[in-house]
Amino acid sequence: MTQSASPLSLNPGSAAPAGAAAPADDAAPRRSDFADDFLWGCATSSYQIEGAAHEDGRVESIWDRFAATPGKIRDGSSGAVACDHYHRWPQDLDIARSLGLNAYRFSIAWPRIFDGVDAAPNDKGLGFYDRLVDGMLERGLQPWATLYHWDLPQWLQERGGWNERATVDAFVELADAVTRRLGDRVKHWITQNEPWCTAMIGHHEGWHAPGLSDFKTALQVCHHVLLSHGKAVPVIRANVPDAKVGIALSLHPVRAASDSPEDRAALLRHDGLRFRWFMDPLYGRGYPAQTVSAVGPAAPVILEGDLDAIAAPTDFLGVNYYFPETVAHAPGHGPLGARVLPPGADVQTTAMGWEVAPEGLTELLRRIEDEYRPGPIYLTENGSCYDDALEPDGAIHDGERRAYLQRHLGALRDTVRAGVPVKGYFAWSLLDNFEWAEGYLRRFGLVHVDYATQQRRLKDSARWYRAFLHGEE
Ligand code: IFM
Repeated sequence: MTQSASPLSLNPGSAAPAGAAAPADDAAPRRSDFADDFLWGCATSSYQIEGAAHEDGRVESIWDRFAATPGKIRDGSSGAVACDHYHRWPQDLDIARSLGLNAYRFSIAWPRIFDGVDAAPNDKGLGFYDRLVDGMLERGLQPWATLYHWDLPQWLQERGGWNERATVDAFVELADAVTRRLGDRVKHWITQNEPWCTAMIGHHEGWHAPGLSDFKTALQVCHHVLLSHGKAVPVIRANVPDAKVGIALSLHPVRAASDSPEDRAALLRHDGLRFRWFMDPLYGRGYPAQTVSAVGPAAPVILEGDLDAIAAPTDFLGVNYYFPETVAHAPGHGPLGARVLPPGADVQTTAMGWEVAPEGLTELLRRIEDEYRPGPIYLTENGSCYDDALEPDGAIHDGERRAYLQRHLGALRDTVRAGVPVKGYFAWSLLDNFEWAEGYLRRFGLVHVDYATQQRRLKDSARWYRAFLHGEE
């Protein structure tokens, strides 16, 4: 089966389109194509780069436990050392500054902050983020803090993890402690990163921590993660009156595998769970009714007031975009009889097997704007994985990553010209890092990390981004 040429209209009754479809511009993107106050950053996450797993009172996370379980991580590794960013952060922030970034997205490791029920926040853990944030500000990098990027403390998992409502309260406590401490300097807060992955990959597909395989649990987890976002928003605002608060979702443009009624119906079922299950409740529409009935007894327990809490007004939407999905009717496959097809042989892919589709970025962002009008949008992650070769002279000629970056920035420029209010871009990732179940086998960084020596080297993609940001491209 091949991809259908045009995307389906998924929500025909939605608001008017955001501007006329601007033709794609073949010219290379330039920084001057974007507003002067556009944010240019890189994104990272705590477990993927920090290391220092046992320092300064950090306790075990679900990823430490998962990685220690034989067979869970492809190369048998863990984030125990990772990029040793906990000790090397000044150098890493120097690199970020040298690239010409004006923003930096990082996440807080919850196991550094709370080591048990009713515990006081760990001053040493908070102290690390104090120094990190000060380091960003000294270098002209606007800090963007994510409160949860998947490293739940293991002690919370042992009490039921995200399947338990008490974890929502624990997250709100985390949000409270962290924003009290950092809120005088950090004004941009992302509550949750990619709730789909936390819920579905961690609790249904099972190849991420905590490694469960139960659809009903996954939907309850998903509800609690969204609820934790909604309940944290007012707490963050109370502690940081000038805060800008949002959530980062991993979203894909979706296409039917063919124009057959079966594939088109499968697309709608898939979209109900993969896209509208998140966007609809966050923007005040509740969970999509058709999907609720399709999941039947697996639907989550929702208490009175939950949907209002989830729909707390936010200041921006974070979108993590990597690739489009092509969906086929597949009876018996997954909970909804729909299957995401691997890209065809004629399609360009990254080393992850993900389709390279810059036009998909435009399609996705236009859909979000047309159907939800979420206010300012930030690309909070976008990037690519390739098998980089380190040359004897220390060069890394990652032309494919460079082209990926350049083409996606071209698509972003076209999207902004079409009237979609995108205000910033964070490349994933600053550094090569621990790519979850893939361990260190996958490199997404603009900066190469030699894990034996911890030496950092700029790849050609980083040099291109630097030239672009300095107006030399
Ligand atoms: O490395 C991850 C990141 O943690 C979340 N978004 C996708 C990236 C690439 O897989």
